[in-house]
Amino acid sequence: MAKKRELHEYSTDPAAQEMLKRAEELGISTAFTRADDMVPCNIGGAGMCCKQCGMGPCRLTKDGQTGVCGATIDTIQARNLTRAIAAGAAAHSDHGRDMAFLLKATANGEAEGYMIRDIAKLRIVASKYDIPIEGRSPEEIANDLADLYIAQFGQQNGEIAPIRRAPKKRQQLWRELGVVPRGIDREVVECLHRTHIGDDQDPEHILQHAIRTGLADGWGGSMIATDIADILFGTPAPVIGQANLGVIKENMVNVIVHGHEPSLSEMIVAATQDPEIIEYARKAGADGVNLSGICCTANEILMRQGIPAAGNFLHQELAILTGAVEAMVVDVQCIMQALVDLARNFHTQIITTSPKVRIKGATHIEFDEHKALTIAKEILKTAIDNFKNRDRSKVHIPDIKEDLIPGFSHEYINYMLGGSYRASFRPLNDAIMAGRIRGVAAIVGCNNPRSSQDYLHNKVVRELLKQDVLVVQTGCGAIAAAKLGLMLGEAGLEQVGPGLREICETVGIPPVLHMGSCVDNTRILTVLTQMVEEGGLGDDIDQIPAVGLAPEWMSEKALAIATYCVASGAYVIFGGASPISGMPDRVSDSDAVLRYISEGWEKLYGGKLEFVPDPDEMIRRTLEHIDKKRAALGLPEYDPSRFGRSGDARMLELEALPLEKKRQAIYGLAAD
Ligand code: SF4
Ligand code: MSK
Repeated sequence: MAKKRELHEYSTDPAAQEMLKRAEELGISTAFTRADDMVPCNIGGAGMCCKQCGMGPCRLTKDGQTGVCGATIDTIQARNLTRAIAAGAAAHSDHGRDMAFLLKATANGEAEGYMIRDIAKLRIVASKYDIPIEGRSPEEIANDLADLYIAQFGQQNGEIAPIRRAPKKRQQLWRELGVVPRGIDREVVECLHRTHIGDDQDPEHILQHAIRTGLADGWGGSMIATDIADILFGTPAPVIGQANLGVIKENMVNVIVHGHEPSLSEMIVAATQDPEIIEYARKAGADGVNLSGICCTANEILMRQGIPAAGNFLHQELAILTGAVEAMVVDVQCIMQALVDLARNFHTQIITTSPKVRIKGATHIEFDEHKALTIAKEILKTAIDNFKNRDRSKVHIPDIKEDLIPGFSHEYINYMLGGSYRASFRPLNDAIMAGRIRGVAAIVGCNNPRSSQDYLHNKVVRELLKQDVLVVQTGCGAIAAAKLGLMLGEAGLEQVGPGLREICETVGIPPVLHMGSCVDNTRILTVLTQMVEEGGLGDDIDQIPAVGLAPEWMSEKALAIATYCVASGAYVIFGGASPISGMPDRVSDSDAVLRYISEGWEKLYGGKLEFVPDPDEMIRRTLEHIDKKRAALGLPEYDPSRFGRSGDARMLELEALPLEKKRQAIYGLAAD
């Protein structure tokens, strides 16, 4: 058994520390303590175990050793990684498929409570696929778009349609390398086929298909999910929100939605405002229903409706430990089975809702888009009925929360930089070209109880901000920064480099932009594409001074995201452990696949994937890459001393001057 860690080694978040102390007092285990008890297998963890058939499992721990079938360590690692990427791509894409069916049902008037909220986005997206829009109703357009999107999953040949939204040069590269996805499901199925015993046994060839599958996710399933969520629920724009466990309210019925799909959670948001539900809650002795979110469902309703986020992935158990949660309503992905056992210590009901997800011991109320509002009300009434079972003596809610401004969709970033009449990425490109912004970092992904919660995320964010790197975030990483107060206009600016600070003050944005949930990483692909199209930063994504980081990754979806980002030209750095690290001290050739996804993929795609456990090294490599890309574009070397004399700093400086000096400074007039 590994050593039990101290509270600060579990989490850097004071609210989490408070709840972990509470869990210890109550003798309740959490993912944090279970991670102490569960020492990871060093052979499986290094990607050196194969259990693809009944002749194994085969563990390759000696030089030159092969599996019973003769599979080498490279083949086994490539297969393991590719299977994980396929699972991640399947999860995102199946989410996208459900959204496409929801769009279809809404267009046909068969989805109770749903409507097309963002007609402008519907028209823009439809036009990208040459779907006629003029003189047609939103429902007619949505019907055609839904059909087109549904067809992407089962398409057998040709190219999936959203690929044409990538920069032209990138599309050409993918065609030359034979990695354009033919159909989303086809690529996932082929991953499983190729990695079955006795199939594809050339590691590079296996990994080529991993790229194709990743692209089917990023420029396919995930992009479809984001588009439709915006069309149905509205494209995000800044709203004020709050994050951390302090959003749970003692005097109210607390319902937490957790998972990923916004389809049900949006209906629950609507149902909480229904007078019938408010009255029902009052009759139960509560002041109302207080809704909050965990994980990416939190991000979805936070960035559209300002509904507070109770926390990120590792907060799911901690929220129940407050003893004040009547129901945790879950759909798909990142839901710990441990929730059910944990909830037995309190009155909390775990309610599963997806036809795909059941957990033994949980209450199942199945979601059906045809009567979603009715189901949402039924769920809320179940929670309200449970309010009377709350044991007040067990309630412990940390008084810790932060404000934030989420909602920076790529549409809003475009608008905020240029205004209504000249919406454009030009100012962002210009700021990078001038060196005010050194580069861009997308810091995304999960929490992992193997490292101190939020530590790696926030350390990397803070250091890069000091270096004038604009940070965009999604997923649980976004909630980590929000809990720290970095997503508020003024709050984080004293920690930001001089050039970036000028931009934030001038445009009026926080230094860290919340761009959504994990499927919304496609928004980042769109931003990068638009930066390319704007001009001045090369003609493909791999030339932009940008890096993607997932400092605390844990899910297979994160690996799928990394793969499509690499295939799109990005340098991607993962913290924590590599699932294919090999054991070079014991097996000398066990890092060939690791080298291939870095150097090999970089030669082909201009992007690479590396696993870097040390945060200082992550930061060093990020800045080195950004500066290398700046130099290749012929941009001036990054020099912070040139900036910091405009924006608020300059205003304050001027403010302090006597009147005549002020006139002189502003208008260049000689003093009278
Ligand atoms: Fe062993 Fe080969 Fe079977 Fe894998 S596929 S378990 S290496 S025999
Ligand atoms: S929820 S995939 S822990 S980001 Fe999207 Fe968070 Fe990672 Fe789940």
